[in-house]
Amino acid sequence: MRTETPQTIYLKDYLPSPYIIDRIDLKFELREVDTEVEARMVITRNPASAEVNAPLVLVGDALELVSVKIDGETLAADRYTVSPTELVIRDLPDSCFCDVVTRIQPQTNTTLSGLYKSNDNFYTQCEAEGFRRIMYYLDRPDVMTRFSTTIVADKQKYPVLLSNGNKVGEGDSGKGRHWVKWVDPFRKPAYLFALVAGKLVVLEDHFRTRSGREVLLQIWVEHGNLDKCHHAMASVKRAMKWDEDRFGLEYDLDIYMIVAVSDFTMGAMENKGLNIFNTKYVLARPETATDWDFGAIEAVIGHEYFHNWTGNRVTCRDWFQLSLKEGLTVFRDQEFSMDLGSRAVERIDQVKTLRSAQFPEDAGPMAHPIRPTSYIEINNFYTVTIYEKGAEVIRMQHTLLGEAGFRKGMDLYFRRHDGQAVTTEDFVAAMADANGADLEQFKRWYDQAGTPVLRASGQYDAEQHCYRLTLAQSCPATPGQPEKLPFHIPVKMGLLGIEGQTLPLRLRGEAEAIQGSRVLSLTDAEQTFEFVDIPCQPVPSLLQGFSAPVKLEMAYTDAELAFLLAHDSDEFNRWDAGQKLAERVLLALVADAQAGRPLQLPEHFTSAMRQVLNNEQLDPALAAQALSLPTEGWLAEVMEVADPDTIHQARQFVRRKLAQALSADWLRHYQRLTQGAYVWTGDASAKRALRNVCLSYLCAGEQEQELQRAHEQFMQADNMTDQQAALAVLANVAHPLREHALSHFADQWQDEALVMDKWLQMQATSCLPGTLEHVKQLTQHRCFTLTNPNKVYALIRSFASANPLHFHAADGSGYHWVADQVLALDGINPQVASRVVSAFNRWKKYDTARQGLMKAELQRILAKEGLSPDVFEIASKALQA
Ligand code: B3K
Ligand code: ZN
Repeated sequence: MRTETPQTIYLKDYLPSPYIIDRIDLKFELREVDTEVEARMVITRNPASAEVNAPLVLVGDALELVSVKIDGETLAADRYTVSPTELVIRDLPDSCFCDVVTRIQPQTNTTLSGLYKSNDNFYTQCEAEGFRRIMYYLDRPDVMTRFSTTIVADKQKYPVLLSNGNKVGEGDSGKGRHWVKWVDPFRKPAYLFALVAGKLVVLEDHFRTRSGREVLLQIWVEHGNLDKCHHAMASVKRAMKWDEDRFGLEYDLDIYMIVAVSDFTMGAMENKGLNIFNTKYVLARPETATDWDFGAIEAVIGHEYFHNWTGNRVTCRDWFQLSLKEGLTVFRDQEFSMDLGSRAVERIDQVKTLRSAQFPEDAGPMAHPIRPTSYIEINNFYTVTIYEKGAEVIRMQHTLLGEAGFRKGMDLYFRRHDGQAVTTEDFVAAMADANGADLEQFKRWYDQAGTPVLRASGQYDAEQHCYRLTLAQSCPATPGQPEKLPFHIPVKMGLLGIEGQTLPLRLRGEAEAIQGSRVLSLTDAEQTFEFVDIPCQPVPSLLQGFSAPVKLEMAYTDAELAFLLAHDSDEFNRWDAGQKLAERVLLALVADAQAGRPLQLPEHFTSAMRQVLNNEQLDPALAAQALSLPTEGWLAEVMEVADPDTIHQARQFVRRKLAQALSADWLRHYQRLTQGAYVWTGDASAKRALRNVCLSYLCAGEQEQELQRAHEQFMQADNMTDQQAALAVLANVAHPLREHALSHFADQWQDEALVMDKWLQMQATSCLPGTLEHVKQLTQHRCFTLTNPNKVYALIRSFASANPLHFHAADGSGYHWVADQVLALDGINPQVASRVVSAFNRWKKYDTARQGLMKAELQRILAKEGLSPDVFEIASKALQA
C-alpha cells in the first residue's frame, strides 16, 4: 500500500499568487547525459494578493538545484529550503532578479512530460504541469510571463533548435556547439512553453493574413516524412482562413511552427507559435492514412491553431477552468470540420463519441462537471467531459443565442479578456452581456455532472387541432452530487405531417407560425408546449441536431421510428431514429438469447435498412452511418446488466441476417461505388465509406467467395482506407486469408510506425477466440514497445476499451492481463497508465462475478508500492463509487 495518500486540490481554495514573474530568460545547455537549465526571472509581489509576507514558493518535480541567487547574490542557506518538488525563498524584496540553475535528465524521462528525448531529438510537453520538471517556477496558468529562450547544443546532433516566438539570433558557441535565441513577445503561462532540438527537415509555406501580415508556416518532421506533410500544411492554411472568416481572428506572430514527434501522450499541444504534434495527427499520404485520419488531422490542426486565441491569448485562471479553453476550442474545431465537410455526418460522429465515451464517464465513478471542484491529478481531467461535453455546452449557447449573437459574445469575450487568465464565469458573462441574455440557470451545466434524461410525451387533440408536447427532465445522482436542479435545455424540434412534411409551428398565444424547426427552452422540471393549427396527428422530431447532451426518452412506435428514418428533414435525427430502431431490435434479441428463445430478425428492420441502402438520393456517408449498427460498447451501456457475450452474439446474428437478406443489394452497391484514383474529398470518401460498409456486410456470412473479394480489395487497394477496411473484415474471420493478409500487411508497412499501429489495433479488437493470447504475443513483436503511447493505445487500450468480448472474458483473463500492463506502465508513463486503467471504471455495469474480478484487479493495482497519483486517483475512485 502507498504510504501517503495523494493530496486533493480544491477550486474553493483558489487564491491569486503572492508573486508574479514579469519575465523569464531561459538558457538550456543540452547535453548527452544531463541538461542544465538557467533561468533569470524578474519577480515582483502581486498587488492582487492579500498575502503580504508570504515566502516565494517555486514548485518543481524531480529537479536538482544547482544554484540560486537573488539580485546576483548567492543565497545564504537560511534564506531558502529546497527539495526535488519545491524551492522556498524567504524575505524577498518587493521586486528582484532571481537566478536559478537546475540539472535534469531528459534522456531517462519516460513520462513524456517536461523535457524528454524521442528518437534522439529533444522535445517538451509542459501542459498541465510539465514546466516544473524543467525549472522551479510559479507553474500555474494565471502567472503570465514574457519568455526568452536560448538553446545551446551540439551542432551535428541538433542542427535545428526551436522555441516559442520569433528567432532573434544564432551563432557558434565553440567546441562543435551552437546557439539560437528565441523571444516570445506575448505573455504566457509556463504550460505553453516549448523547446525542440534535433535533426529535422521542414516543409515551408506562407499565409497572408487578411490585414496583410505575411506568416511563415513550417512543419518539422524526421527525415523520410516530408512527403506526408502536405495535407497538414493545407489544413493549417484552411484553419487560418476559416478563423478569420468565421470569428475575425488573425494569427499574431511572424512564424507558425508545427513539429511532429512519435512519442507523445496526447494528440497535440498548442504551445505559442510552436505546436508539437503526435505524428498521428500530421503525417498522411493516401497509401498510409485513411479518410478518417485525413479528417482527424484537419480537425486537430484546426484545434491547436484555434487555441492561439481560445487558450493562449485568453487562458485559464486555474486548471478547474480547463473547459474554458478546451470545450470552446473543440466547439471551434467541430464547426471548422462541419463548415468544410458535411454538417450532418460530422454531427453524427460527434454524438457517437459523446454517447460512447462521455455518457459512460458521466454515469461512472469519474463523473465530474465540466468545471470540476476538485482533483488529485489534473492530467486525469483531460476528459471527454471537459472536452466534448464542454463543447456541447458551448454549442447550446450558440443554439440559444444564434450565430450572430454567439459572435457578439465572442467579440466581447476577446475585448474584455485578451491577455488575461480567466474563468468559465467570465466566458458566460460575455455571452450574456453581449446579448442582454439571462444565462444564470444555464450556468448549472458548468456545475452539475451527469447526463440529464429528457422524457417527452405528446398528445394530439383532434377536436382542437392542437398538439401538446410535454417535456420533463431529471438528472441522476453522481459522486458528491445526490440532488440536481433543473437545467436550461434547448430543445430544437419540428413536427412531421402524415407525408413527412414539416408542419408550421405556432405555440398557443403566438401571432405567427414558424416554418420548419424551432428551439424550445426547457427550464422547469416539466413543461408543456401547446402547438395550434395542427391538422392531424404529427410525429415529433425532437432534439434535432442533438441540441443538448441528454438522453431523450420518447415512446415512439417502431413504425414512427421507421417513418422518421425515412422522412425527417433533420438528417441527424434520421440517423438517430435508425439507431434507436436497431438498438431496440438488438436488445430484444439479447433478451431472447438470454432466455434461450430462438432468434429472429424482424422484417420491419430489414426493410428499413433496405430502404436506406437503396435510396440513392441519400448522401452515401449518411447511408454508411445509418447502416452501421450500434456498437457492443453502446449496447452494454443501455442494458441494466451488461452481458458482453450475448451482446456479441446478437449483433453478429443481425449482421449475418442482413447480409443474407440484402445480399444482392450489398453487392450491387459495392460494385456501383467503385472509384478511380484516390482523392480526399467529401464525395469520394463518402462513397468509400458506404462501399466498405457493403463489403463488411457481404463478408458477414463468411462465405469463401466474399472473403476472396475482401482479400482482393486488400491486395489491390491504392489507399489505406480501402486496404484497412478489407483487413478489418479479414482480421475477424478464422480463415487462411486472414493470416496471409496480416503478414502481407506487416511486411508491406514494417517501416511505417503509424500503419503498424493500425495492424496492432485490428488484431487487438478481433472477436476471434484466442485474441488475448495473440495480443500477448504481439507485445513481443519488434514494432511494439511500452514506452510509446501510440503503441500502447493501439494494442493494450484498444483491447481494454474496444474489445468488450475479450476484455470481459468470464474467466477474468482479460482483466488480469490489462491490470498487469497498467502496473508496468505506471512506472514508465503514469498518464498513459491512467488512461488504460479507466477501462475498469464501469465495473458496476456487469454481473457480480465480473464485478468481483474487476474489483480484485483494481485492488491489486492500488496495492502497488509507489503507485502514481494518476492511477491512484482513477482506481481508488472506481472502487469508492
Ligand atoms: N492542450 C493539450 C493537452 C495537453 C495534455 C496534458 N496532459 C491538447 C489540446 O487540447 O489541444
Ligand atoms: Zn485543446
